[in-house]
Amino acid sequence: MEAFPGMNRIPAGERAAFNLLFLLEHYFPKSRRIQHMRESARRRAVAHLQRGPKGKLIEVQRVKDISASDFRKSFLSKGIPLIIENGSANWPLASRWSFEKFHQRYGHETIKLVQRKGVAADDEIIEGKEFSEEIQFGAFLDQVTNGGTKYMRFSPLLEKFPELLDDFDHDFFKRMAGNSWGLTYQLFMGATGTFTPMHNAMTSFFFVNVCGIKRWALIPNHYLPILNPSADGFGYNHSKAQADLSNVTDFPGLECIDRMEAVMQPGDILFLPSWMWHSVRNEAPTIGVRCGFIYPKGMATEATTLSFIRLFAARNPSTLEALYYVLFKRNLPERDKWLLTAKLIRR
Ligand SMILES: O=C(O)CCC(=O)C(=O)O
Repeated sequence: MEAFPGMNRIPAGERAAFNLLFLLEHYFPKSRRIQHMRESARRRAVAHLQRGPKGKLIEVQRVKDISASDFRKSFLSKGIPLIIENGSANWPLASRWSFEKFHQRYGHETIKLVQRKGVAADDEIIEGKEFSEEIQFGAFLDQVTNGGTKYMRFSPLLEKFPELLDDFDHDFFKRMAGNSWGLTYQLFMGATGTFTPMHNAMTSFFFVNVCGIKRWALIPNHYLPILNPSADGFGYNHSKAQADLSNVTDFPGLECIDRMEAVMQPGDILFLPSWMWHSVRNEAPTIGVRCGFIYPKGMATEATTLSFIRLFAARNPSTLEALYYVLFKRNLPERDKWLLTAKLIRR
């Protein structure tokens, strides 16, 4: 766990017990016995952490420039987050993307907003797994600039407007990821105060912040028992734990975990490794893109149990359904065309 030298730790045996029970719960979701044992494992992990010091808040490292080989050696392969300051300042999107310019180009188009269970704010009503609505893009942009609460998260909008893909530096991604397997592009646009709760997923990604300011809270998966996510078999995990410690009574032990913070300015690029938990608050109206890429070593080593669950126990969508969509983009139900199933685009 190079991300945090000297971090407050949960003993390996206690983590292994919790992880195993979390895995079993995916196969036996109704078993009271497993739920009870998982709860006991969680309590033991909490008690252990609470005997130690309070958690530290650590700033994510920032660099102005970094070579691809240094990035891969010191950050990608070790699973350490990094901000590359102004990393996208010279990309075409820096001058071509803004709320006004999107309004002029695409204001008349109809777009779809999808809110998913666990990664939407509490006040966004979601019955079942997701809630979606269609809206005129211009009206959506107006409500963002006027401080509205509708937040576009994980949107595959670049599949609808593929010309926007010309505005990225695709060589940057190839160099940094060390492969040309392609990326999944998902757009985020929201007003000041919009928020995405704590979650994690299998893919590593670069987040390109085009406009606005974003405050990220990051928590290593080492603290899974404290975050205590529900075992609902989605392609992602989610937790209601608040990194600002505002609900520590519901998540005891949160006050003792070491966490990281990253504040992104326009033009910054954030690298986030596989399975790093994160929540995000927009501190100004933002446009940003999650550029997910495949890094098998990180997927397998950052969180072995979660990778196993994703590959063999996830049902919503299953790995085979997700792969089929990513590679062929056909026949998958509309409800599943989302996180981890955004299309892999090669450039
Ligand atoms: O920007 C946000 O609100 C959330 C971003 C995020 O969670 C992601 O890219 O995975």
